Amino acid sequence: MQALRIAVLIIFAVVTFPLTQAQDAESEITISRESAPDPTTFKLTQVAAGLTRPLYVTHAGDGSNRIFLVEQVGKVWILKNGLIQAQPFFDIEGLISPGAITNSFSEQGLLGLAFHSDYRDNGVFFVNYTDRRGGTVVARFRVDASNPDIADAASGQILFQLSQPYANHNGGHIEFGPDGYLYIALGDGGAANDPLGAGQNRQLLLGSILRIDVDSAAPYAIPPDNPFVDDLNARAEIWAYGLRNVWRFSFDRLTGDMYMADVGQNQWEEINFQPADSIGGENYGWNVWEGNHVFAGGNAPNHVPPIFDYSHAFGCSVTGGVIYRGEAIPDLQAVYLFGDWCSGRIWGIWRDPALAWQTRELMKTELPISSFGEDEAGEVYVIDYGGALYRFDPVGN
Ligand SMILES: [Ca+2]
Repeated sequence: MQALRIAVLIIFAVVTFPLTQAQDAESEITISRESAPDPTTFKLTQVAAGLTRPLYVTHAGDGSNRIFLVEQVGKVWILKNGLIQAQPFFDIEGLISPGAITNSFSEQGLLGLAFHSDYRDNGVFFVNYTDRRGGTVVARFRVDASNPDIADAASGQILFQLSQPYANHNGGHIEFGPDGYLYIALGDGGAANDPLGAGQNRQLLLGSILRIDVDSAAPYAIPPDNPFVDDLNARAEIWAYGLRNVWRFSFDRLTGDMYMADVGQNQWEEINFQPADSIGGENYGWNVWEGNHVFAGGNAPNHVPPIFDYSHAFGCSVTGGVIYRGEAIPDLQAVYLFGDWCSGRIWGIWRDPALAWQTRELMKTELPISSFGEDEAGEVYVIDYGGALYRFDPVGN
């Protein structure tokens, strides 16, 4: 399997090489670069402010070019033509964990938002939040029938519910893959050291990324090709496991490759990579491993090590981002951008022409970086948990 993947990648590399910096045919997908991105060619521009603990930014994929901003306190705001609308698109402050509203820092609240792949036609979107008792909920909502800028608050249907043993490590990211299935990140349940052994225990949904079909049955169906559907010792929803607390994953919009940032405990933060042709079942190592370093030790079958890890000399908690596929900054093409919550550093990861992973620190900001995200055009944003939204812009504009 690995040999096949490498062969496929080499074919792609040959097809795209040497169009690594400037591509002129839409059918060509750049997956590698000959050189590092030059940090003097781009900057961060503040495009919105005044938000309350923003955690995520995304778009509806409906051609409206609206930007949706997720606040931990239970609200989603629309940024349209440069202005945050007067009324929130969505508001579930009354449903979420009280700690998410009253505490200065919490891992609870409204954590994820994903629009259905057919949102333009069906108006359906999904949220991930912790409820008033601290449990994880994934719910389906619908846009208001007469106003595209307001969600129908009465349309909520709970899809998925899971009690959480501790207040931290709730994961929270949800996103549709290129296969149309909904992927859900669940942390190991919390406390420290993974007391439940959730990372390596495939009978627990915690410590995993789930993959479910939201269209074929209510509340959801298991995709027939999920890796553990026939395994009596594993839950059928699990797509990948061995994860401590994935804080944002994303799919490359051109290739379908998946990038996952897994927050470490006290020493190592990591980025994991899953190629688009993965059949699932990857074990990302926790808590046998923390990054590329032995943690509890023991056996981690099918362990897939991260493509990058960094020590706490450079930060404290990784915030996963997205691979740049926009047009404004050609020099960032095919670079996966991510950062750190404590140090404000932003790094880029890319593959060189030999398809080896390369990494460089691109920026040292002063921001508590809670998330990255894309707009419809593929331009990339950074969320400042203090309340602002920044966009990567070319220098000179
Ligand atoms: Ca790992």
